[in-house]
Amino acid sequence: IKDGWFAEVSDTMWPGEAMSLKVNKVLYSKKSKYQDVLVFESSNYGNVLVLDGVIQATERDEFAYQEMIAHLALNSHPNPKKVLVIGGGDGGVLREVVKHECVEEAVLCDIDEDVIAVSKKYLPEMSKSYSHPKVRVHIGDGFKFLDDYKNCFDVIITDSSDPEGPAESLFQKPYFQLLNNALTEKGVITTQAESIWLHLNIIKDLQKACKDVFPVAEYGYCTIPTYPSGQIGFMVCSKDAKADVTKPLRSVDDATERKLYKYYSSDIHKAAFVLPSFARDALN
Ligand code: AAT
Repeated sequence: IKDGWFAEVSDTMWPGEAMSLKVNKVLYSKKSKYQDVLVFESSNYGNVLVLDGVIQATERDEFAYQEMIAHLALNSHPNPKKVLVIGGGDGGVLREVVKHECVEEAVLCDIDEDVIAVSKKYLPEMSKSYSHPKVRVHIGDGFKFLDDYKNCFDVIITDSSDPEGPAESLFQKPYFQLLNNALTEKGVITTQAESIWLHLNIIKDLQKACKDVFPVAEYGYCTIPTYPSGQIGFMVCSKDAKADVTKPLRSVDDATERKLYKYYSSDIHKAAFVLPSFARDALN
């Protein structure tokens, strides 16, 4: 933070650019066991969570990412009952998961208990579902956690930080093998899959790792002003070779849809997988 502005600088992930937000005041700033944790109140985007200098969520636009990473997977599964979230310590994805009445249990595994604690304190709208009766929390590395579960979860959502730092292993093939084993027969996953403007090579490698393991692996995306380049995607994979994750398998009536979601809709679900030509050609 310099002269009252936070700048998101990364010379490796997005060289030569830096999204900036004006800071009203710093609410929390401390190194956890795994990363630098910063929360500040911004002038126009509400409270902002930053890990190792990278914006994870702002109160103003988080719903775009959290709804899409959750519902693209959940609505591509015929009847999700047990759901696992890896990462997602702010709780926003959990909030979306428990909107589905068919879900009986939602488990979250984040590596960093400090992220959960500051989210409960400073990001109440994101963290409100930690008290939901269907939710269970485990603190630990997602990779290690998955090793203990076979044929257990219907949907697994990996809401992870970028591949530099504690989330590095969550972008590689052995991780997708573990996910595959932890899923039930028609299981579906989504995972944070970066930006077509900045990371086409990461996305290509990720899709290859996913396709080595899953018969279906599609990249969909949303727009979001406070992630690098204003766009972020998700790899959505299914164990069911006949599944078409680019179209929702389940949906609700229009009025309910409007009440439940601010970004997601059945139409957006389908549109999310239609890529700009340069990205479509690079990925297929
Ligand atoms: N919904 C917020 C967006 C995130 S959260 C990323 C979370 O992943 C953090 O809470 C972090 O503590 C957790 N995490 C990182 N590594 C691991 C791991 N190995 N196991 C479990 N949890 C982990 C993502 C923002 C994307 C930013 C795009 N530039």
